[in-house]
Amino acid sequence: MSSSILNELKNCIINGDTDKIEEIVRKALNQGFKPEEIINKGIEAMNIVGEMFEKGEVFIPEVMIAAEVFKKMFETVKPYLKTEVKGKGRVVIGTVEGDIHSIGKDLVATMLQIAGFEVIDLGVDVSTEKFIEAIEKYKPDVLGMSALMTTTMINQRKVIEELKKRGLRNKVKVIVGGAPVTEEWAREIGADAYAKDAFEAVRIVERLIKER
Ligand code: B1M
Repeated sequence: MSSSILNELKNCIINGDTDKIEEIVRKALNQGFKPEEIINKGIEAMNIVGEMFEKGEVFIPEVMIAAEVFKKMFETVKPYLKTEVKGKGRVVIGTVEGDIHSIGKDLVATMLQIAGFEVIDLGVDVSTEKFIEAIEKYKPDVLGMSALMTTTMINQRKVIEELKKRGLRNKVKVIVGGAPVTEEWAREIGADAYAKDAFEAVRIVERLIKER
């Protein structure tokens, strides 16, 4: 199977070509590529955009357009992901305070929904207080926190500390993720788990719920 269409998809995101993305996604699906392969190619494209941004080859407006094209790609491919039986458990998720990166968190939230979890998405730039209020209100099985910057991942620790202070820590499992987050960081801050991507996040949340 030729992967030239996937390369076209990657370039479409990197170049911020909003008009072409839907057609390219449909072509890729027609050629037999799985939705997961298409999403992974999109993630690869966003990582390249990140590297280009770091090198000063692109700037914030270009990154924002690439992010929009990625979102359009994901919306187009979403209906083709296989939905599983609902009622597996409840997850509260959000990107931590000071951080407005939404793409990875949205991916994780959607993949969890598709896998049959009820997901309460608090959005981005979520304060510690807002996370705590949501835990008290929704009593989820799992709390998921995303952080995309080295300067904001510290807020994952803040939320866990606050959960402990309020006697809520043993009532909810905590999973953390995001580009600068590692397994080691998760252990250090007392999270129950770390996932490197949305697909792994689903498998780990399933395991965490079984462990409860
Ligand atoms: Co920003 N940004 N950004 N940005 N941005 C990064 C993160 C950066 C690494 C770029 C760089 O310099 N190379 C850098 C952070 C450096 C650091 O760590 N300190 C950075 C910066 C500096 C900034 C600003 C400060 C720039 C500025 O204004 N000068 C600013 C920050 C604003 C703020 O948050 N307060 C900013 C803004 C933006 C945009 C708005 C332009 C845009 C975001 C648009 C949006 O999200 N709606 C943006 C983007 C797009 C990026 C990069 C290029 C791509 C991020 C992305 O969407 N990746 C990013 C570079 C990079 O990460 N390589 C960068 C694709 C996405 C699918 O991957 O989110 O990693 P990711 O999610 C993955 C996994 O991490 C995992 O699953 C997903 C894959 O399946 N995962 C989880 C994520 N959350 C998880 C949670 C889990 C489990 C797994 O459990 C709960």
